[in-house]
Amino acid sequence: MNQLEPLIQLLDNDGSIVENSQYKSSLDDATLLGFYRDMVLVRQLDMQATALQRQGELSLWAPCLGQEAAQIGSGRALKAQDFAFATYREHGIAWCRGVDPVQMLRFWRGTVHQSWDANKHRLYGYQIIIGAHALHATGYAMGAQYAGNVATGQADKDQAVIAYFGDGAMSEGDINEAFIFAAAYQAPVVFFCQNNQWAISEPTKRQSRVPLSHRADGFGMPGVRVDGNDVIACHEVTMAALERARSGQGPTLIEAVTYRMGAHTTSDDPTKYRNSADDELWRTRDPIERLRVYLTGKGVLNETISAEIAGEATSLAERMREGCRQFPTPEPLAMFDHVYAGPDARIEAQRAEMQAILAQEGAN
Ligand SMILES: Cc1ncc(C[n+]2csc(CCOP(=O)(O)OP(=O)(O)O)c2C)c(N)n1
Repeated sequence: MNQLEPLIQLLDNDGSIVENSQYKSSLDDATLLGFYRDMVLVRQLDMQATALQRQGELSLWAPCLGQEAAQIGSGRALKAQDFAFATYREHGIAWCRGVDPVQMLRFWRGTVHQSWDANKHRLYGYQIIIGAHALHATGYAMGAQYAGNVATGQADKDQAVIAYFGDGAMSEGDINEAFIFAAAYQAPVVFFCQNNQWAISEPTKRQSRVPLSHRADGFGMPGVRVDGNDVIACHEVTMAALERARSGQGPTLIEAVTYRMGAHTTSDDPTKYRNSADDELWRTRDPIERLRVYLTGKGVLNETISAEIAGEATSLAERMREGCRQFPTPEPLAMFDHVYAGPDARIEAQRAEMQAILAQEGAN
């Protein structure tokens, strides 16, 4: 299967606008410049976090390098009342939901169970369990439906839910069960799959004989295949799917075809399982570069604005380095808090055991 077979594209690799009969860009220059800034800053936060892990300040980091267009394009399509569920790689979505990058680091430094207040940001915390949150998203969407927050026709009331996951997740039972429930109940949920070509060392082409978006048909929902490195197309396709959900027309599966330019996580070495020719090819499809070329050609982006954004990126990196080192080290017994909603005998036994070890160490 050719991973690049037809997909929706509105801005090509060279930074030129592509005509499409179904989707048109609704974005003005100022908004597009905002998306460019978002992508540059998200790349900076991602590279800074990777560097902090290398310096021993974080336990782990899962880079989103190369996936900025898929995340910013779709993330900026969400309305305040929508709710998002995402994985460990969606730092761009956290950015769009107003999470401070310094706060994002807390989870990866191991000082808290989750980095931010899910209700405040309307984004559930980083999900590590592949696919589990597609069920949570579907359940949440069904709740919104039962609460009467769908298809009321009120622009600031109708709600949609979005679930982000990878191509590997598409092979999980949870995802497929979520699709069945969402389609059966016409739940207002958008499933946004970033097909970054790899599930750690497993290539997408080994997991699916058809483009992932084609699977939607069998569940009874539309499937859309979009160029995941084209921020404009990702935005338009997601806007349409979210609006469909909010107006009571049910779920959509979006497959955003992109590439994980970095490692799976900072514990991974992709040179062991993929060849550099692919890396080189996808470098020519860089999502930020094509928007830079387009906006520069239009005179919207110039040296002064580029320098301002670069300055913002430098301050962000500094703030992340300082903020990261200032998180208070948690008290060791705190790891047993919040494991379950209420007390659990096994957890309490482990807490007591740890307490005894700490007391022993103190005595020594
Ligand atoms: C239920 C479950 N099974 C296995 C894992 C181990 N695991 C972590 S990431 C990963 C691959 C996920 O690939 P994909 O869904 O394509 O997302 P990506 O990491 O590429 O963004 C696996 C198998 C897990 N976290 N959860």
